[in-house]
Amino acid sequence: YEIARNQADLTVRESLWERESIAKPGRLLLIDDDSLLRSYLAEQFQVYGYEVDEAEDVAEAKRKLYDQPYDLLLLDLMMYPQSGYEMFKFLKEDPTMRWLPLIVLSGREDLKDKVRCLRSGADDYVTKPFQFEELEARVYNVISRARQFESMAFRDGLTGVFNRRYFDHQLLLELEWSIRDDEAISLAFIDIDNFKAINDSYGHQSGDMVLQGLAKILQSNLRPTDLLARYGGEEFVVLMPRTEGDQAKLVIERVLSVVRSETVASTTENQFRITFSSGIAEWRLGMSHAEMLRRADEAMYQAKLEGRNRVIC
Ligand code: GH3
Ligand code: MG
Ligand code: MG
Ligand code: MG
Repeated sequence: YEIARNQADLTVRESLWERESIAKPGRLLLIDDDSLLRSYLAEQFQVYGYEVDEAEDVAEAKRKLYDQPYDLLLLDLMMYPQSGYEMFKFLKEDPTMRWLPLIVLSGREDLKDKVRCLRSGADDYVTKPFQFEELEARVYNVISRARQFESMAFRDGLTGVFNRRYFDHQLLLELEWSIRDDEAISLAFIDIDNFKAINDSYGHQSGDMVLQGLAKILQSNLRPTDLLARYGGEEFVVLMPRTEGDQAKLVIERVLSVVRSETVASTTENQFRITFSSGIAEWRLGMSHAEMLRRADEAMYQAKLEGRNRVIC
C-alpha cells in the first residue's frame, strides 16, 4: 500500500474546508480483518481530515454502530467468522441504518461479488490493491451526496428552513430529552396575518418572497438551539428547549417587533411589511407532543381573535 500522497492536491482540499468551514469531511468506520491495512487507511484518512474508527470483524462493527453515528462504512468482504455480507443484512433490518453510505473495499474481483454488493445497497465497490487518492475521492463523493440528499429530505424547498416531517421527528426527541433532564421546553406557532391579501393583491410570487423573507428574519433572530420549521403554508413553528413559556413569549415578541419594523421582501414596485400572530405552549407534566402542538395552535387562534399582531402564552 505504498502510495505517494499528492501534497498539492491535499493543500487545495484543506484550504477548501477552511474556506467553506465544513467541520469535517466525515466520520468513517473501517471494517476489515487486516489490521495493517486498517492502520494504513486510518492514518491516510486522518491526514485528509476524516475522523476514523476501526472494527476488526462484523460483531465489533455492529457494536460501534450502536454507539455512535458514522458518515460512511468501508467494508471488507472476506472476514472471519462472519463475512462482510452479514453487514448488509444487519443494515437492511435497521431503519436508522438502512441508508448509511457504504463502500466495499475487497480483494474479490468477481463480477458476481461486485453486482451482489451493489444490489445489496453498496454505494461503490473498490478492489484491492487500490490507489488511496481514488478511494478518498469516491468516499468524499458518496458522503457529499448523502448529505445533500439528507438536507433535501429534511428542509422546506421554498424557505430552506426545516420541514414539518423533520420537526415532528425532532419534537419527539427533544421532549424526551427535556423530560429526562427535567428541563422546561416551549413551542411557538407563528401564522402570518392577512397573508391571503398579499397573494390576492400582488400575486403568488410576491407571497413566496414574503415567506422566504420571514424565514430569514426568524432564523437570524432565534438562538442556534431553537428549532425553526415551516409547518404549513404560511405557518412556522419554533421549538425552544430549556425555555419556559414567559421567556419564549419574550423571545417571539422581540422577533415580532423586528418583523414589524422591517421590509420582509421587496420587488421593484412594492415593499412588503407584515405582522404575525403567535401562540406559545409550555410543556407540562403528562402532555403529549400532539397536545403541545394543539395548545400552541389554540393560543395562536386566540391571538388572531384578540386583534392579530401579538403573542399569547
Ligand atoms: P389570518 O390573519 O387569519 O391568518 O389570515 P390569512 O389570510 O393569513 O390566512 P388564510 O389561512 O386565510 O390564508 C393563508 C393563505 O396562504 C392562503 C394560501 O393561498 C396562502 N399560501 C399557503 N401556502 C403558500 C405558499 O407556499 N406560497 C404562497 N404565495 N401562498 C401560500
Ligand atoms: Mg479480509
Ligand atoms: Mg394559516
Ligand atoms: Mg395567516
